[in-house]
Amino acid sequence: MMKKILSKSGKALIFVLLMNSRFYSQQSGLGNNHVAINQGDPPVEVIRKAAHVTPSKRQYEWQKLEMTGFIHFGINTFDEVEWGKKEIDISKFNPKEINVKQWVKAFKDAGIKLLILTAKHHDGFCLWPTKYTALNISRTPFQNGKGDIVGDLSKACRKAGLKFGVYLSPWDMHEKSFGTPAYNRYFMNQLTELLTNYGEISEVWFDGANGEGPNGKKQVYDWQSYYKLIRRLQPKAVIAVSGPDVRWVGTESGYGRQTEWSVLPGSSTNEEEVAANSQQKALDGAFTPRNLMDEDLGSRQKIMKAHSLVWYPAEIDVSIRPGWFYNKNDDSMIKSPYKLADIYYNSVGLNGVLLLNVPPDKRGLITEGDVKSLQGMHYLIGQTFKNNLLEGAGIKASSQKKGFSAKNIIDRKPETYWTTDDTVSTASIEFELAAPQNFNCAMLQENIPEGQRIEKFSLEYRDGDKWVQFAKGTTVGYKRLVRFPEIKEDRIRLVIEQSRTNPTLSSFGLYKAPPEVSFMPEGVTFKDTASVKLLCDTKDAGIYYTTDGSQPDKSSRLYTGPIKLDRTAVITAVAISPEGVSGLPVKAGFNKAKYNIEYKAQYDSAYPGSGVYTLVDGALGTYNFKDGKWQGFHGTDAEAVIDLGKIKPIRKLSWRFLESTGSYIFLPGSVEYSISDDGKEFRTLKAIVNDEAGRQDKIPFIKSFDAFPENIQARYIRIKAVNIGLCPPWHPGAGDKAWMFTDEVTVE
Ligand code: FUL
Repeated sequence: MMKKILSKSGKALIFVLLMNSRFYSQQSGLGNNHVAINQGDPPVEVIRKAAHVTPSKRQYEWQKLEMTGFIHFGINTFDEVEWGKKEIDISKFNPKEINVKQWVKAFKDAGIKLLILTAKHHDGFCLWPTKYTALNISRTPFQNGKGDIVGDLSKACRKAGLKFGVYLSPWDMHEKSFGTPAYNRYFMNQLTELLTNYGEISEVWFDGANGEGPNGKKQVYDWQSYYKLIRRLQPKAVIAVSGPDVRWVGTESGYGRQTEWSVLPGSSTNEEEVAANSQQKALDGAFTPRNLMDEDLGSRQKIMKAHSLVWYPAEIDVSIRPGWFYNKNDDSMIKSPYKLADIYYNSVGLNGVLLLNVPPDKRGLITEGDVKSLQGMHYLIGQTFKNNLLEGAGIKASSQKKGFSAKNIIDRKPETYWTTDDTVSTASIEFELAAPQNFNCAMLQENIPEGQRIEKFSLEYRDGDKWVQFAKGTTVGYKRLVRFPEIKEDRIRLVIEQSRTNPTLSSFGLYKAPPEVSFMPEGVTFKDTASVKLLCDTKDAGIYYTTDGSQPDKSSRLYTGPIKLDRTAVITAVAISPEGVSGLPVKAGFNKAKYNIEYKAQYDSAYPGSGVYTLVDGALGTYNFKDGKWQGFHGTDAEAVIDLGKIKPIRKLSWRFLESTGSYIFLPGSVEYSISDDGKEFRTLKAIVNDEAGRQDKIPFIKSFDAFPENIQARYIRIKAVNIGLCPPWHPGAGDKAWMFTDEVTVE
């Protein structure tokens, strides 16, 4: 149920596809991004056609950016919500310290090449002084109504050499005309302002979420006209998500598919259009809803059933924080540099373009924590891909077409490439290094202006007289990154095991990523003592650590064996490779439980907090229920017995709970404390009934239920919290199981 709320977007349902490409021709090169499949085409012909679909010029330029940035900013930032409220008060909008240059610098320093701003989110509030609604920045106290954030950011981007794009939400909760044909005109007027007043626009992002407008009506969007307008005003811009050029990958996790095809079946089942297209007549567009969340979108099996094939590449959007908009409660949950690098490997490295959201705060600045994570990610990626260990290696291909030597793949020139004769679809390339090298990552790139072709590849090293496989993959596309445990070798072979036609490669490389430390176990709560191992993915790296929260360096303690802890500690560790390349510090908290605790009613495994000692580990949660500190009970009560170890005087008992009704989390209906000297016979000390249980409140709230006993001592305390059971009638999830979240019990 919680999922329903969390995966709120309507993207999956509203996918549309426009097929307006140039006609298909035999010859390769950019722009053949659509082909019709004729009824009588035999399978070999379908596969041959698929292998020759190529990106349009604008799609190719976009793909080469690799990393793009998203900025969610607006009235939601001030209301601390993800989606606009029914009533909005735009006089709250006043980011007094705004500095768009700081935003641009943060993204640029991270290697990001294009920024997309939420010019208007679903609430309808516009970050530019539009003529068409009063719900805009000129009617706020911000810069005395003279502000224009679209203008300022577009200029700052251009100055810094970054491209600029706009997010204009088709869904508009507050525009009166929403749900009528007049809204299409309103929307196009706004698009026209954005596409004519702010210089070159490189991406227009249309979200799929489509809720109700102020009159309870839904809109029938005139997509065709929107697209035509964009093509006319900004012909270089790609239209993303609910648009023909760029497809949503299907999740907001930052992780793409292991097999990611950019060539997909077209959506038209209209025979007339297909016939028209096979006569090489350009299509204006054909739309059908489709599910882009499927695991397999473009396999041979899928394309065999297609009426047409289109180049429709994946964009992978994810936020550096749990939410898209800034919320101070998420400050402790900024994705770490290693996590962001992992996302890079699994987005850009899986034939996608990464769209990374970093939201400015109420001041109008990106926080230091976000900036540090971006810098760390940039360091990890830059350091890894600095040296291709294959440069200078001897190279021999099983086959190569005249003029397309295998040497082209290590020449750092993306425009030169290797391929085989047209009839060959498997091949291998051997490399011989001057000396064995350590590496744990490989990069492959197809020359996509010729199409996407490779279906299966593997990597091998030479061991005596045989080849041993150490990595493998399926699709490559624009870029494929593969990671594997570090090896040290000097003879390597890349085998293309299956391809739709002659494979092409514009680059291939082997790399070594900076070392990364991990903990075993990873940040737990323990009872008496704990033993923590530090592991590193780089052989013979030195691991240095501290236990007091300070940053470790070469002068810190060198790790030689398991660290014994008998008190609460934070371990911060960094590894330095034998070549002197430093990783980044990582940390984990180890909390000593204050008491023993035994559960009588178990928490839900989806939200275990830090495990059995969550309630007595001293670690408090934030307003974000996913921060790892909260323990969840789904429709059930919570009950446990705390053992203080010996009989002690008790002056105060306190138990903390979270309310976050948007996520189906409610405060308990009642809380009860009982005490015992022997753990068998309990007597009730206090029962607190929560009069406000199930109340209608949307803002996350934390409440403690306290008892102040007088002249009481005991060894055992039984705690019981009663779940309200079902979501109350006013709630969208009325009748579904309610969650109850708790993080700590304190005994004083
Ligand atoms: C979603 C929207 O509903 C979110 O608020 C956010 O803008 C995200 C990028 O797309 O569908």
